[in-house]
Formats: sequence, C-alpha cells, structure tokens
Amino acid sequence: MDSRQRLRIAKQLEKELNYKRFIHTMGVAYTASSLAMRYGTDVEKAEIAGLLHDCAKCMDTEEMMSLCREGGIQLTKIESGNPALLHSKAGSVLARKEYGITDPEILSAIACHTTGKPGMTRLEEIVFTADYIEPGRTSARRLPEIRQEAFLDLDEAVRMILSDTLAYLSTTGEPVDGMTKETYEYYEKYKNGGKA
Ligand code: DGI
Ligand code: FE
Ligand code: FE
Repeated sequence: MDSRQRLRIAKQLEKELNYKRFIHTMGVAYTASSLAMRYGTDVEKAEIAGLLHDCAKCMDTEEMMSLCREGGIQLTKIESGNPALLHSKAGSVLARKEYGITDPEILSAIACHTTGKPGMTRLEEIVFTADYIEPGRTSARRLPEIRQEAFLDLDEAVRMILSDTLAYLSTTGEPVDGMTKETYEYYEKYKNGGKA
C-alpha cells in the first residue's frame, strides 16, 4: 500500500469519526510508526493498524454487534453490549470490509488493541501501546514514565499499561474482561523471568 492509499484511509476516517477521535487516530498512527522504527518492525503496517485501530469506535453498539456476527466473532457475555470491548473486534471486521485490509497481522492488532492478549506480536504490542501513549492522551497515571518506557522496553510498557488499566477499572467498577486479566498475568510473569 502506498502513501496515497494511506492518505485515502485517513480521509475516510475523518468522515467516519468525530473530531476528537480522528485526532487521536492520527496520533496513534504516527506513534505506532515511531515505535516500529525503534523496534525494527514494519513501519507501514504499524501506521495502517494505528490509523484503523478505532475505525468502529463511533458506531452504535448494535452495529458493532452485527459486524462481529458478520465476521464470525464469538462474543463473550462481558463483550456483548459493551462498546469499550466491542469496537476493537468490530473494527477488525470493518477494516477488512470497508478499508480493504486483508493482512492478518494488521487485522489482529486492531482486534486485540483494547484488552491485549498473552504473547502479542511486536506489531500488536506497538498498537496497544501507541493507543495509550499518543500525544493527545493526557489523563492516564504514569503517562510520562510509560511514554519513556515504551521506547526502552516495550514489554515492560505493556505490563505497566495493563497494571494501570486494571487499577483504573477497579475504581470504576466496570466488568473486567478475562482477556485483560490473562494478558496482565502473562506480561507480569514474563517480566519476572522467562516468556511463558
Ligand atoms: O478506544 P480508546 O479509548 O482509544 O482506547 P481502548 O480501546 O484501549 O479502550 C477503551 C476503554 O476500554 C478504556 O477506557 C479502557 C477500557 N478497557 C480496557 N480493558 C477493559 C476495559 N473495559 C472493560 N469494561 N473491561 C476490560 O477488561
Ligand atoms: Fe480503542
Ligand atoms: Fe484508541
């Protein structure tokens, strides 16, 4: 995919997303590109996955549910009706259907960008982390530390993000997806010696 096609995706996203979400999207795209440069992974794929990671974010919950059904994605009880968890799964279906993305690595990075998953690929870790640290984010705890860590030790940055996300969810009382917990346990164990 050339730069003209990536610009076309960005322009389409500008129409589909609200202003704030579009600015966040551009921030994730260039932060993901920068992390890909740092870790020697495919810069173009990181930019595309960053651009599209929230492509379904501004749809209503019913539309997200029907996209997931269409894509044959099995939803858990916690995911059903929860836009925070549905938009990433629905986004992977929409990226294929409306934006013509077929690369399974990109689609998977979009699908798991909210909860992560144990043993993420570098590209998946990059999108997961870029989403949290992009310049437009302001409210997360430890943001300056995590931003630095992301460029020093990506696995540690992923572990810190999961730890803070679980702490945040425990204050809001929102249901925690089993995948978020499993991912945290995996990175916690990994950082304490030996990949599981
Ligand atoms: O879409 P964004 O706002 O850019 O960011 P995101 O996709 O990482 O996360 C959306 C929200 O989902 C964010 O407030 C954190 C929340 N989240 C992450 N893991 C879980 C979760 N929400 C629930 N209910 N359960 C989880 O396990
Ligand atoms: Fe998201
Ligand atoms: Fe996002």
